[in-house]
Amino acid sequence: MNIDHKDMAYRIVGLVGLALLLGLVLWAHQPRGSATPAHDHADPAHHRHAVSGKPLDAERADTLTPSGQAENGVRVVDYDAFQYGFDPDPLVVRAGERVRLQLKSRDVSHGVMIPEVDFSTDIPTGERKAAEFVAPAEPGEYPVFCSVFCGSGHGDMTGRMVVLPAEL
Ligand SMILES: [Cu+2]
Repeated sequence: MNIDHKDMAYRIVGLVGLALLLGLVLWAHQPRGSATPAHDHADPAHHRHAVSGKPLDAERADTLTPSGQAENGVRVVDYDAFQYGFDPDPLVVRAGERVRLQLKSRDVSHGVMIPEVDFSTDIPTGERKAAEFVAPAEPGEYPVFCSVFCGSGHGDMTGRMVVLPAEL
């Protein structure tokens, strides 16, 4: 190989190296899941489950009783979150009643989101935290999601809320 060819070879190697470096820099600067809303767990659309309710199976509804206790017209329920689920599951309430969840996490920070009733709050560890919503008027089964990233099973951390017909 004479000098010219060697020189040419170095230039080509140099250019290829530069291109690789540029590619690496661009790749490294690409936005990724954890840092961007592209993977927004608080967005119901992110989850596979439908947001609106499913009709209630009458036979199954007969086997369920409302969760917690009714106190002065408010249904008060101790509601726990953990990696990766909620307890009680399902949360059972009656149509149209006021529900007070007394929230607690058994491990790390979680959130609870019930899109049907526009309810969303964080669940700290430690003391129970109360938060209220009004149950849907329509009996059925509604999804409950975790709204705070809490580990590898977060995306599948779902629970159910069963709404029984109002008491006559
Ligand atoms: Cu979670």
